[in-house]
Amino acid sequence: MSHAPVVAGVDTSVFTVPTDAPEADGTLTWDSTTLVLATVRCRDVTGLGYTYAPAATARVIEDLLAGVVTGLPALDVPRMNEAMHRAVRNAGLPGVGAQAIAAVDIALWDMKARLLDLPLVHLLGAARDEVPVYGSGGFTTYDDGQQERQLRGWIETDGIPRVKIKIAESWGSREERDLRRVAKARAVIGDAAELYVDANGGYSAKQAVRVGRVLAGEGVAWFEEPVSSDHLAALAAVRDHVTLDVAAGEYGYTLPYFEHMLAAGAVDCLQADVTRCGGITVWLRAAALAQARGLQISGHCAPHAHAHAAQAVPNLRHLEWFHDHVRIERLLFDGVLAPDGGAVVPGANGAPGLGLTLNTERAQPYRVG
Ligand code: SMN
Ligand code: MG
Repeated sequence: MSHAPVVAGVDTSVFTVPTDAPEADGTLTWDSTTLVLATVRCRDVTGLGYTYAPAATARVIEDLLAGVVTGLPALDVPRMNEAMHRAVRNAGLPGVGAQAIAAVDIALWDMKARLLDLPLVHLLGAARDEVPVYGSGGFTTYDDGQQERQLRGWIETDGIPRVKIKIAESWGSREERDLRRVAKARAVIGDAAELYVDANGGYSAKQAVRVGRVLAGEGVAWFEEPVSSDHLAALAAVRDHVTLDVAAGEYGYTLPYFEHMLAAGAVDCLQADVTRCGGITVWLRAAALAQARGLQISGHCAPHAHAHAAQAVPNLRHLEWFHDHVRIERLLFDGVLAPDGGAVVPGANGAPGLGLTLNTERAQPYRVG
């Protein structure tokens, strides 16, 4: 074992990128997005991982995680993931703790694949040829023209036959506008494309059932967080009363969270976010939990952090091609994927690891830490 390569160190940097227009969903408004980057070193190889999280996440990595993984065998990613989970016990795992672990875990997988000179998908082993994506944005702050331009970009320019818009504007108080925007979206994308909505927990249970029945008439296939995912019984009740698929899980920071959500019968499709749930290591286990119940998993946001892992699970539904994160990942990284025809094929160019490199020149103006 003594000749096994060990992790030499962990570094962080933080980038804040303003949105290209005012953005809101049903329950939150924002005007910038912060990406926390973790880099891990071993010999002459560097791996990178990231999470969309407050800048304080970098401090958690530096104070609680860097010392824990430094010196451990660089190929033993699950061992290091476990050590990081133990290290945040008193600080708290859900939230920033799990996001800090996620950034480092993703960087460790990237580094391992680079040490072995393999695209990460080949290290994990592919379960499919490609990763279907869906275009996601449709913010409640958009006017009809902005929504139409964005939808046409995905459908006509990129050839992505699935799109998601936000509803439940202002905590569900603009129901008529929600339904009008859904009808407009359907008119723009045509009957053949799949239409999804995300209420971000903005409706009450009865309201979600009423809205869900109208949405079914527009051929909406996916009703994300119709009610808060904190209330699993309400989510399950809505699921029982609508024909659309109910999806949730984006706030899953621990493996037991996903188990509880599935055990409650709360979702038709599990969502999990590799940058929140403790990294690729935990995301693959969440996929297995869903598979054990005959359900699919969908990757939430951060498309380039998910793509290789997503191709490695048999029960993948799709990966979210989220407007903000696509924009930020294209800005900060070289080696980004193209969703031509509605799917990405990570590793197709043979680049090792995640296939990403930070473009320091383009990233520098956005660096805040
Ligand atoms: C979402 C993701 C990221 C930021 C805000 C909202 C959303 C989604 O819930 O699923 O796209
Ligand atoms: Mg969502």
